[in-house]
Amino acid sequence: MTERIVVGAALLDGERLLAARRSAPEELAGRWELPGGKVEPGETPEAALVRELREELGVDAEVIERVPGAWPLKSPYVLHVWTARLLPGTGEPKPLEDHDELRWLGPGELWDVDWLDQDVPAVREVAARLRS
Ligand code: 9L3
Ligand code: MG
Repeated sequence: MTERIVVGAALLDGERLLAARRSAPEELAGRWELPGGKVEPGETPEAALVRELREELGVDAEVIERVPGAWPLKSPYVLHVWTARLLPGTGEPKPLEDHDELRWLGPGELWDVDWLDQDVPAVREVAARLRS
């Protein structure tokens, strides 16, 4: 089966990274993730990322760059991650959909939340880039 891309946003504010706690589905609830979701047919991954951040967090963001790597989710999905930043004046992200809490994690706090297993290697890659 062809891979389907799920986009995840490493939303950055300076050195801080946004983590979002899932409220659904039940098997993922309480675990933290990089916000995002499935790319729709005919949509570019970058457009999907911007759409998902608007829907899930109520903010306008711009994509910065792809974080190298691809992390398998439940077949046929695979997680691709981009760094992103909030556009000026868009306000603070709010957990509007699928999340019940958001946290900006500073450089020493990246591992303070219980990330979804599949997001751990992605966050590790983001962390390496934040340090360099
Ligand atoms: N998923 C895993 N890590 C992420 C994201 C955004 C998504 N950072 C998984 C959870 C779901 C599937 O991908 O099983 C689709 O995501 P969504 O559309 O429910 O957000
Ligand atoms: Mg989502």
